[in-house]
Amino acid sequence: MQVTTLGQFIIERQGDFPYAKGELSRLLRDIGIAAKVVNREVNKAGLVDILGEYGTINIQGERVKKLDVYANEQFIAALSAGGETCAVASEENEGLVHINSIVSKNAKYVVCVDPLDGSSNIDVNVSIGTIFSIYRRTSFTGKVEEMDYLQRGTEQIAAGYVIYGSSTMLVYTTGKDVNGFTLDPSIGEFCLSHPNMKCPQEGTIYSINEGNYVHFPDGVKQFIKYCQVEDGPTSRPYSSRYIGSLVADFHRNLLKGGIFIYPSTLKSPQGKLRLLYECNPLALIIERAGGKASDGSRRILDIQPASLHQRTPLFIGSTNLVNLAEEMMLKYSPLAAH
Ligand code: P6P
Repeated sequence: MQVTTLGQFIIERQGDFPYAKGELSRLLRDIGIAAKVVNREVNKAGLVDILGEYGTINIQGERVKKLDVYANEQFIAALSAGGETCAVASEENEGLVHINSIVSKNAKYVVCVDPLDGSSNIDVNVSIGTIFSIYRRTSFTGKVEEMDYLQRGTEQIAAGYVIYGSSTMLVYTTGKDVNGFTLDPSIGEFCLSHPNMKCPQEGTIYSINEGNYVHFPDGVKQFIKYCQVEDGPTSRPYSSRYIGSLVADFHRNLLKGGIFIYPSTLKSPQGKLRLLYECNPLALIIERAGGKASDGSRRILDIQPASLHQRTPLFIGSTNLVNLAEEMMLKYSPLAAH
């Protein structure tokens, strides 16, 4: 069977972009390279006895870094070397990371990245992920400013994620369709394994941390009760699945259908998840795959960001389930729904 690598696919699809001169193709290539480097270290995470705990000096005499710090450094290094982006906004950094090389200064793209989301799960061998998002910079001269990043999610040129799980996959969209690539370690290449991914309109999985139930908006409580009712014609009760790693929960629902909800809670009144680094990229992907993403009432991609690290509630997955959850938010939590 003919194998299409990520590199071949990116070049083949370059034609999707009018006036494309290859910058975006090279930028996506750079992200793929960083993902392979991070994957190598993530797969060794279980060997801390050999490699050493964070903060110690390993047998090579190097200081062992936390994997999310390591991942952040790898993505920034790959994007800097590639020269196709002039700055990176990382979930790991308070401010923008300016890339000041001669080539990058005139680059036309800016990148948002959550280098290793769910990293608290590494020690228990649960799948974790990288989430990325690419925008065209809006300023034309001088240093990139925060304003270059405070764009609605609809302005994303591309968005994707890497899931480091039983296999390592890179899933991305450049606005048309969603394609998934599985890393073949024997050749060190991401190979097209899931062309034109679609999220089932109907889903029978709901994914939410019910430990926060007491503080959920009433609309969310009503939706959970709906999922738990015995009803044959609508295949209820639905299955509750919560991994606690956003990329893993999202990826399962993208493939099988379902809804993931991280609503406002007492501890996170604006929701826990970040608009720029997590919600916007996943919202672009789910919409291009036929699903839906909102904050319980507003489309995620339409939210005008006010700050880099802004948080938002997130309802994302199969369109019918997100619509139903929004209806319940409107009916039972009208204030929270606006
Ligand atoms: P909670 C991981 O820490 C993370 O950022 C996401 O990957 C995940 O969906 C969420 O937090 C889990 O949060 O409050 O349920 O532990």
